Formats: sequence, structure tokens, C-alpha cells
Amino acid sequence: MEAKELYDNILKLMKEHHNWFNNSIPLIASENIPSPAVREAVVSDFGNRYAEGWPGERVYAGCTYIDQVENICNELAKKVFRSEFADCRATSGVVANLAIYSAFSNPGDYMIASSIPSGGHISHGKKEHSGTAGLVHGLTIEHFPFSKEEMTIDTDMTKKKIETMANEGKSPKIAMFGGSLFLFPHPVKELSDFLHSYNIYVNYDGAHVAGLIAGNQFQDPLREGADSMTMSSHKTLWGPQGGIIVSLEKYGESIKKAIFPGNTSSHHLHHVAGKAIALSEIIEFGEEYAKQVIKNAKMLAYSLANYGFNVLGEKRGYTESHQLAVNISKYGDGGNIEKDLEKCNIILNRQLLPGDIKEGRNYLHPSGIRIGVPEVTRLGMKENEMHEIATFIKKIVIDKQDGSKILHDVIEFRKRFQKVQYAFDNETSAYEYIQLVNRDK
Ligand code: DSN
Repeated sequence: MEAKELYDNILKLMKEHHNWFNNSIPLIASENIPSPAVREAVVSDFGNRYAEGWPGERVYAGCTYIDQVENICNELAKKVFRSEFADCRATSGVVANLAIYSAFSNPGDYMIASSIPSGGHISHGKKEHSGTAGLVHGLTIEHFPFSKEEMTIDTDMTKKKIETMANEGKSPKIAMFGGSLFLFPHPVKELSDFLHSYNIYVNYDGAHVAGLIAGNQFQDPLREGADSMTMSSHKTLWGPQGGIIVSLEKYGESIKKAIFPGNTSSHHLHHVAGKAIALSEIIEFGEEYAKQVIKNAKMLAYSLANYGFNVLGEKRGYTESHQLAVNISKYGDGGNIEKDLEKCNIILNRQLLPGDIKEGRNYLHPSGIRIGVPEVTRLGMKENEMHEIATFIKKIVIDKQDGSKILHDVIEFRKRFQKVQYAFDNETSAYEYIQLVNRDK
């Protein structure tokens, strides 16, 4: 294809993507739909500028307004997470974690974190899995012992493991709580003092649950003893893609240097503006939203369990977060079921579950799916809609019903939810394509 044909095709494909999502049920636990104001920030000229460094100490001119917005963003982050220090420059959650590794450990040191099937994120991972911590910063990773029954980190076993590691001269430099499969709070308050007594720096990766923490509906890591919290700005926290770090004041200077010049040059100023807008929305609407997210996740879990699905965490009511995990090995594998659902415009992702690797499964064909409700909740869905979604999933996965009929019903269902809720402004529809180029000329 000629360049102009490719150009036209790219614009067409982006528009088709918007149309598809406008007709779909988006259930990826790590995604959300930002407000029109956040989307406006993302297309603004901020995105074409450089502002390396800290507001007031930039390496470039032209930052008069950018500095004001970034200062507001940092102040909002401190207020929302009740932290002494905030740095909103990380361009992703991975970069935020890398900044913590750079600031508080050296290559060759040990870190304790969750394994991926037990909920850890690739940025916490081992070198042999190309995980960021091992591959990029040279950390040696040991895993938190995990309780499948409780679906969280096992506190007593962790203490024993740390004692053993210390006796062998392998005491970790960092303990990394949090992760990607995250149904119940992690034992931060139970373990922080113990970890600090071994001089272990405690970070909480709140990428997934930052919006729930902001809305006071999950654990509160900084009050429970964490030294810092890294997060994404675009999951339950509904901003543009990016990262944020909040911490105790005494760690601020080290974190600032680790972000710039350590791990970023440009820090995506349009996204900083979007983060600031998202944080202001969280102050106004965050608590109500977070409560509804958790109600929705629980309702979806109970509805699926009532249909016979093996929803994990039954003993504890399935979930206290925005997501749930289902072992669907009775009906296929996570990879195939993800595809069957996608054909009916139900978009979620397959998930490695605890025990999968030992049973010879891999990330392409795991035993699970993970379902998240941040985005459907932002679209205004409540408990009744969660039951309807569970029914769609049952018809596809258990009953193996005709996909074309279900696709039609999903599209009809979605027509009722066109706007972003929990926002100061929502005249522009949630997935409306922002067209700046006249295609008819
Ligand atoms: N891997 C993403 C997830 O949890 O879906 C986060 O980066």
C-alpha cells in the first residue's frame, strides 16, 4: 500500500476500534474509560513539549503553564493518598516500580514479591521470565508464600521465609506488595514492622487498586506501614495511561532522582495534565465510584458462582476489589474462552491462576479468566447489569449458545450506557472518536 493509503487505513482502523468498544462490554481489570476532560488533556499541546526535571527547575523554557499543572497534580496526589510526597512523572506503573528499585536497591540484591500466578506483575518478575526487576535492574526475586484458600500472601510463612533468607545472608532489600490478580488486601500492616526490623524497604504496588484506595474502600498502605506506593493512573484510578509514586517525605529526594534523570527524560506532559484532572474527579466522585465498583464485582462473582462457575476466593466472598478470577478449566482454557467471549463483544483476559505453572499450563492456555468491573461501573452499570453480564457469560461458556444472537443482545444492552459517569462533564459520549481531520475533502 502507498503511504497515503496506509495513512487513511490507520485513521479508519482507529475509528472502527472506537465503534467496536462502543458496542462492547469492557471487562479488562486493568482498564477504564477516562472522562472527556481527561481525553481533552491527552490531545492538548502539552504532549508536544519537554519539561525534564521538577517544576521550577526545568531543563527547557516554555513550561509556564505546564509547571502550574504539574504542581497541582502533585498536590492533588498528596491529598488523595494522604501522602507527604508525590511524584506524578512516571510514564507507567513499570517505570514507577523501576524508580523504586533504582532508588532503594542495587543490582544483585534480593527482592520478595508475588509470583505471577499468585498475582504478581511482570515488573516484579525474575530475569528468567524477562521480568523488569530481574532483567532491567538485576534483582534476584524470591516469592511471597501464597495461601490459595485465602487468596492472599501467607503472613506466617512469609515471616519464616524472611528469617531463613536473612540467616543465609540473602535478606531482601525490598518487599513488593500488590500486583495484578488482586482480590483481597495484602498483609501490609501485619508484616511492615517485621520487614522494617530487617531493614527491608516496603513498597506497595497499587496499580490495580489505586482508585479503590483513593475512595477509601480498600486497604490504606501508607497508614499500614508501607514506605511508598507505586501505581498506574489508568485502572481503577481513571486517568490517562501512566504512573504515580507517593511516599513518606524522607524518600522524596531519592525517588525524584530515580525518576529524572534515572528512568525518564520526557515525562509525557499531556498525561500529567490528564492525571491532574482524574485526581480532581476522584476527590469529588471517588468514594461513591469505589463503593459501586466493589458491589459490582461481588454481584458479578455471586451471579457467576450461582450459575455453577468456579469463582476463586469463595471462602472470603470471592472478592473485595474490582476484579474476580474464575477457574474455567471445566469448559476449555482461558485462551479459548477469552476468544469465544471476544467474538460476542465481551472483552476480558485469560489469567494464570495459582498452581497453573506446576500443572504444566502457560500464559497462552491458563486455567483462568480475570474479570474487572472498573470500566462498566464508570459507564454507570450497577448490580442488575452485573447479573445480565453473568448471564451472557454463562450462555457463551457453559451453554455454548449461538454467538451471533448473543452478540446482538450485547450490542442492545450496551446502548443504555453511552456516557462516562462520576465526572464533572460528560456531554461527549464515552467512546466518541475525536476527529480532527476532514476525510471528505
Ligand atoms: N498486566 C497488566 C494487567 O494487570 O492487566 C498491568 O500492567
